[in-house]
Amino acid sequence: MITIFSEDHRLQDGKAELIDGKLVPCFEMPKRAEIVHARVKEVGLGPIEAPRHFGRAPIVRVHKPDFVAFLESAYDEWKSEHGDYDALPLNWLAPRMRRKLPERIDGKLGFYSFDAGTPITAGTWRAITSSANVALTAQAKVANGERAVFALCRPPGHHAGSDFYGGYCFLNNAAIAAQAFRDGGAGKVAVLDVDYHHGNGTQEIFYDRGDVFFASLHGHPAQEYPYFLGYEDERGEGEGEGCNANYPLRWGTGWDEYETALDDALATLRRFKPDALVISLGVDTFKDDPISKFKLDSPDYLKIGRKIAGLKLPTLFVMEGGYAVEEIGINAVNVLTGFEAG
Ligand code: 6XA
Ligand code: ZN
Repeated sequence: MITIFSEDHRLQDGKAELIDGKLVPCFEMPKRAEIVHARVKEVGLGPIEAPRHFGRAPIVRVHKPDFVAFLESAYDEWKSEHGDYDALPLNWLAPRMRRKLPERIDGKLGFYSFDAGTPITAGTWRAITSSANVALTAQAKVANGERAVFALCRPPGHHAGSDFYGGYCFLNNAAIAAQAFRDGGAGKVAVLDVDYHHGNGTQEIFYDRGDVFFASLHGHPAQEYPYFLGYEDERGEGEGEGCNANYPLRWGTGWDEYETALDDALATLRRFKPDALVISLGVDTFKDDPISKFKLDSPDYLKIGRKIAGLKLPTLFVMEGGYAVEEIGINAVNVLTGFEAG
């Protein structure tokens, strides 16, 4: 399996995030991608290639242009007002307040974000556009006949919506790639999100569409970030009615319960008859993940890969979360080798 990877991911190297009432070093760190990259090499998964450049057009197919322009200029605006250090938001809209774009950067950060865990740094724009290019380069290879390609994206993307960022995500790499499949002629596309956290951004982007099915297995929103989306009764709307499937799972979920949900999600996707499959590949479902509460073990990821292969679809794997840094390479690449064996 080919891997697409860019060193530019290192340009996203935030100092701190606000979590549990404390400013702590970012869990979403460059070392994550380095360890996955090293594991891809160690197991000899296949060639590792650099991304091509696709420009802004495929990004604004799923993100609003004003949001993308904000991401591009946010750090410079922050720096000229506050200084050369990471930008974090501090204020958000409550219900019944006015959604009107403020002039100052502090207001804009709150307007376009939903948490204080996602610093915008000096290198964020280059890192996130490279990450999107990684996904698009991998997508193009799958569209051109590769059975499966691994987009080793960093920063991740699945929390980013059409006009908001958060959860360490700025541009939704999986959604950008899913849309690229459609624009390249695929009639229907499925996105399966196996990250521990609900892919609220991907769900939001495709919620009213009948051509992209979104299925997600994740920590129950009653207990877990991002809290305000990801319930089972969110089934899509309008033309997208019936094209969204959420599997919220409680803290402590281990392989047996996970497998039941995964089998159901895969059966649902099979009935949709997609032409291509995008996997939002997070491995923060791991038992030792520092911010998550599922109990999957390293061999379980081989089984996940094997089950995904059973769909027999052209498949794009897009890296999302996973913070047990020592094991992230083993776990992520286990999904890929499990797929290849399947
Ligand atoms: C709260 C937790 C952010 C979760 C990020 C993640 N700061 N998403 O892994 O998949
Ligand atoms: Zn996650």
